[in-house]
Amino acid sequence: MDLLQIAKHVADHQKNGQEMDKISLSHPNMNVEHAYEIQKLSMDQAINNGDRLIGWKMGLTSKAKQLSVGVEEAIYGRLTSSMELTEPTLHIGNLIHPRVEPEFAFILNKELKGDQITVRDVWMATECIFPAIEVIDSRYRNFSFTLEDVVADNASSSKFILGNQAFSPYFTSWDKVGVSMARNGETVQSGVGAAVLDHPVKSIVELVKMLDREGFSVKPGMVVLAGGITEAINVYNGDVIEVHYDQLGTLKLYVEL
Ligand code: OOG
Ligand code: MG
Repeated sequence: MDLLQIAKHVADHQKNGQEMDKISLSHPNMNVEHAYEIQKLSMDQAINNGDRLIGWKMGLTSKAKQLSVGVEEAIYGRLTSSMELTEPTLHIGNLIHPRVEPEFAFILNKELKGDQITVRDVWMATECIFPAIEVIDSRYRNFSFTLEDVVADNASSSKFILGNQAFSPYFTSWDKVGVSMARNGETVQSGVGAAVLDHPVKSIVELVKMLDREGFSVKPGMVVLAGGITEAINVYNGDVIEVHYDQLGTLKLYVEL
């Protein structure tokens, strides 16, 4: 199995917003370690072409999300500068079948590494937390994949946007924050922070442990998306998405071609 060749194929489809067949179909022997190596090599392609690694994301951190995609493990992906929206408009012309989901983003001010990491370490290294919206866009046909496929495709990462207001980590109990998401004025999903591994802070602990196995860490200044608080919803041209976070305000996203 030529991991670099597969990685180049994945990177091309990510860059051009083109669907592809599942890698597991042509490479049934691909395991999770191979998949994370493909993820790294494909994201290195983007980084060598001028993109910048600015953080990490956790995915499939809730039972509901695991059930909806048929993958029973949490996964991580890489966030780069080109994924961050600075204005609340999502252009979908170059995307395949985008979905959006509410998340919390942790911003770290110290390095977090090692398999001994605790919740306490994460709080001591958290500068602030933002309400966020993640846009996922699996490169696989019908958003259908195995664990290995989705890992190789950078955990379906596409775009993300943070709110304008940062909050102190001690502002609220993040597991108790209620979130509701509306499309064109109609509420379509709602959930609570505890959907993310009982408490979103635990997602950061899990990420650091998973990264440690590959020799990576979370660096100061990095963004970490902790995982979808509700299931993701499809978005279409013209949609207005509003996500309300109790006590934290509302994020809007305008979907355009
Ligand atoms: C995988 C990415 C999931 C999350 O927050 O659970 C994710 C997928 O569902 O395509 O970003
Ligand atoms: Mg997500």
